[in-house]
Amino acid sequence: MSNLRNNWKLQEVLNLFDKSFNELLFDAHEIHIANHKKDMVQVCTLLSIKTGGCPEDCGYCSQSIHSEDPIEATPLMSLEEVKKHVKQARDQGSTRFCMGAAWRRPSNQNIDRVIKMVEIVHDLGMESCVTLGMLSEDQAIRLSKSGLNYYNHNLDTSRDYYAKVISTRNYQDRLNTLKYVREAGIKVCSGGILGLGESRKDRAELLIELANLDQHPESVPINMLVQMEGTRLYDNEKIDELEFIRTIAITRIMMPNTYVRLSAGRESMTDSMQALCFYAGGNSVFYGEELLTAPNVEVEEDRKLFNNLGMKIEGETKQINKLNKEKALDLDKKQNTYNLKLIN
Ligand code: SAM
Ligand code: DTB
Ligand code: SF4
Repeated sequence: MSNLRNNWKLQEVLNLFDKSFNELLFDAHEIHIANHKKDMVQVCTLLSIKTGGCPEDCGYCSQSIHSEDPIEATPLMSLEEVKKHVKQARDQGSTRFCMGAAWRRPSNQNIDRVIKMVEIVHDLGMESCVTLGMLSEDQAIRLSKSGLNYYNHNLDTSRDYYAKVISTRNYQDRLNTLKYVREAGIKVCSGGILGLGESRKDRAELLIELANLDQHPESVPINMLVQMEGTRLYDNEKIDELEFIRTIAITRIMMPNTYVRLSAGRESMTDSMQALCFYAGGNSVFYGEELLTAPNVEVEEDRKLFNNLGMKIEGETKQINKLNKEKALDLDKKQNTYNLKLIN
């Protein structure tokens, strides 16, 4: 177990960015294998339970009503539909199920429904995560009582750059929700997006905000901007691949125990780029053909890549044993009914 720090200074993080690529990756890898099982990847399935119609103006998001060609808004998904998706994710080997809603903040009735969805996820033996926008203190406590494992709420970028990307809320709003979530005892999932037009200093400052929280987030998603048509940031210059990998390495160095997730944008990454991200300390991905509205890597393609890299999906053996046991019990039951019929 390494010493966790929450007093990172800008210059030292910029110095990490300035290290030679090989030295930085080597250092990050050493920290990674000292704190995590090597060659393991956590897979997490995403489901949009309420798509589009969001009043926030996040410049990267296709679900904002401020985007040029807004996607059609859907009502909150039914519990039956959610159950179908959770079962499918579990059968594909996923161990965590994350449900996202295009809300600025959920109403209390919305929270009632989401709690029922969280129960479905737990009943099917998976870990739960939700991302619903800003929460009140009371809503965070209610979600915690439902047993919710993680709440995702990204800081996205540096405090200074934030207003260039979003104007309908501010950085402090985001930090307040993170505080309520942490105090309610829910694990924190918070990260950002690279490729918003931010500078290296902004990337360093984002990581400092996350690492200098009282407690490191248990999970840090690093998204690569998916350029969605109609959004303000559609035409942005793509983030340099090596800079993306460097940022993953520095996230690992600054937050040694945290799951670092390669999140949106994997679909456009080469296998070699992903391999370097895993070497640099990335140990979690979103799994399944769809993110919220954007496409993701095909499950089969991911399986091939993990095999090729000699990586294993975390929790999969346990999950398969459990599924096999359930199937065996089911067969036993069927056999018993058949035997009874024969006897009668
Ligand atoms: N509405 C809630 C919120 O904003 O917190 C939850 C859903 S929102 C889509 C979750 C996160 O997805 C955002 O905070 C952002 O970091 C990420 N995201 C959204 N659109 C993206 C895009 N086009 N490319 C990369 N990441 C994106
Ligand atoms: C996160 O950091 N990335 C996910 C999840 N948390 C909710 C969302 C990515 C969204 C990508 C664009 C889309 O699908 O619309
Ligand atoms: Fe709404 Fe979340 Fe999209 Fe922002 S990122 S527009 S809050 S759904």
